[in-house]
Amino acid sequence: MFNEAIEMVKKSNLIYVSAHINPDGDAIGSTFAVYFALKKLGKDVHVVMPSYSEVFEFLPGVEDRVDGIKEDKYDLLIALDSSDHSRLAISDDEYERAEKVIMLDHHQIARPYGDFRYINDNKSSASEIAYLFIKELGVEFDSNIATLLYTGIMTDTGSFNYSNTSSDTLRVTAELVDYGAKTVEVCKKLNDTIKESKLKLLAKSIDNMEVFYDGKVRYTYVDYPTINSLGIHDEDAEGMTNYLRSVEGTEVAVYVRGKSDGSLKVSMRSNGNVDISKIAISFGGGGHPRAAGYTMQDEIEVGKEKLIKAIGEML
Ligand SMILES: [Mn+2]
Repeated sequence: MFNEAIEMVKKSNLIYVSAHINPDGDAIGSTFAVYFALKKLGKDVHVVMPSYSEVFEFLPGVEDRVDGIKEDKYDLLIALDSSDHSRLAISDDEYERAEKVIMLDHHQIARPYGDFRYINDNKSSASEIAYLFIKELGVEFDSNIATLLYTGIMTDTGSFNYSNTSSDTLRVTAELVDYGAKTVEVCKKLNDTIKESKLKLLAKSIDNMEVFYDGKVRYTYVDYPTINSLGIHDEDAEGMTNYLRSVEGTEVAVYVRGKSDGSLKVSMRSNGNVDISKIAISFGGGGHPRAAGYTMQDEIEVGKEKLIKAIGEML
């Protein structure tokens, strides 16, 4: 399946691995798993990734990330979980410095890039694809690699609850458990722990919630000064949509938050009847049918009105 990509890896020495901006559990898990696998093959490998939520700090290897690439030329870039090369956490200039590019992704709507592409939206996550890739590389799995891949699969499947959880996903997961994935620790850190500041953010977002179309759409907005006053960093301000979405009768949940750079980040979740990736794409973003987002270009009231109208047309 990955023959050509494996050849590229064999011919390369200096390799960068990266994923999409605002890295989530899958981006971090898949990237660092590949990082460990390539190191086992004796490659000179670096992970280029912006800072991420501190909840992921317990994961093995993540302290090795760098903000940007150092060399003028490098042999190979392996890009994971990024449907579009402009969403990658490296600049166009940095991208151009790669001799070859391998793209591994699971988004339904992807703009293929690179010399080797494997895009399969039947896979739960980039981590599930990375598992297959590492297998084909012939690298022996260890507890670090298993824990990272497990994290990516668990987070992208909503702890094996979403419809992207296939029997293959569960078989891969079972193997990762055999390889020593620290499932209890991952669950404890990512599912069972919430900071008090985050709980307060949840209270704000529920307080600010607005309901449209007879409860089919739930919307909330928390501005940057509020988030900042709670002592929450940009990358830790995510995660409010699932609470809104869980309210009975909800089709689409929207959470808009102000960021430190002045932009407005829109996160959406759907219960399945509305393909919100289409809406996100129409506003310049991307994602999956049930989880998608974009950066709002208008000021909040205008942007909100446009979005609510767009969702209404799809209900
Ligand atoms: Mn993913």
